[in-house]
Amino acid sequence: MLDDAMSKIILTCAVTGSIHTPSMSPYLPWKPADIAEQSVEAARAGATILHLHARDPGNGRPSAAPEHFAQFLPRIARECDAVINISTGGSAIMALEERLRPALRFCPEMCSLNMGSMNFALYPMAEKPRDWLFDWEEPFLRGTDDLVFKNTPRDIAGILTRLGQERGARFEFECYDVGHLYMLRHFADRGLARPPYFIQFVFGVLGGMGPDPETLDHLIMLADKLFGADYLFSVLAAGRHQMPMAARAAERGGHVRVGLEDNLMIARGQLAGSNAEQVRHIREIVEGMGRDVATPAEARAMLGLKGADKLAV
Ligand code: KMH
Ligand code: ZN
Repeated sequence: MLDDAMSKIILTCAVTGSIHTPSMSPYLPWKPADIAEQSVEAARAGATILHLHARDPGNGRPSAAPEHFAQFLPRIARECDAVINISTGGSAIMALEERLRPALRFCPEMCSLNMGSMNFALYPMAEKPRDWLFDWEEPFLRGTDDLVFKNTPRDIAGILTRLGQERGARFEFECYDVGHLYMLRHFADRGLARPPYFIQFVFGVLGGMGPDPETLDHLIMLADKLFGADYLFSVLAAGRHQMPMAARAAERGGHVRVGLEDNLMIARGQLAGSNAEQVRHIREIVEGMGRDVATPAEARAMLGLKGADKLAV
């Protein structure tokens, strides 16, 4: 791990994602104005990086259309200084080329990069009885019992080349499994991925690692072996393990990710009223441990980012 690991903590907020659907929470932002407003509010509350997906403004369905990003990105870039990270994962139901369109168009400082193909099973969420607001929601969730989230070595190499080498993006390497760390090492050896590697350990997606603290300890040991001082790690855990696993990451010298993309709640049985509420909560926890949240400028230096002015909005 990087030597100054116990200093500033990079706080990512993933604002809307493509897992949850509008019927699950009235606070999940899916209209462009709400995505913009909650993003800016999260940045003001301390989020260093905003991890962004788009939604169809008519019905909240996950979208990778650049026109949909264009409805909120300029406002976010104008009203806050947070690092903008555009997802290349989009939604697991989308083809790769569709997933890449917004990052290719807007050239953000950071992009997510999913380090392997996997199951991405959301169908248990369809079991809870609810009044569906839109007719796409239930079939979308149920259909994930026969869905592969495709991220082959060719896909990964293409993203590293087109967004990294050609457009200067740096990556949030999303690792859902131990094997994904070895895949990252492979691309480092090929010279396509460059240090410092910002590794996002992803827990709690059905198809990837479960939210076990011992697994995190094991991953840190492994990452130390594979990457030495050339990496930083962050943790996201889907669902109710979000805050405890993030706290564990902070304790171990890592960085944290929160946001309604990964978890809709703020406490047991209580929906989070906004992304900012989760940001404030984790901020209090990590500051209580003596870690200060990094400013966007500090994160830019730590991660070697190209600068906010390079965003093409
Ligand atoms: N919601 C995370 C579990 C991406 O955007 O590339 C996965 C994610 C993928 O953030
Ligand atoms: Zn995402």
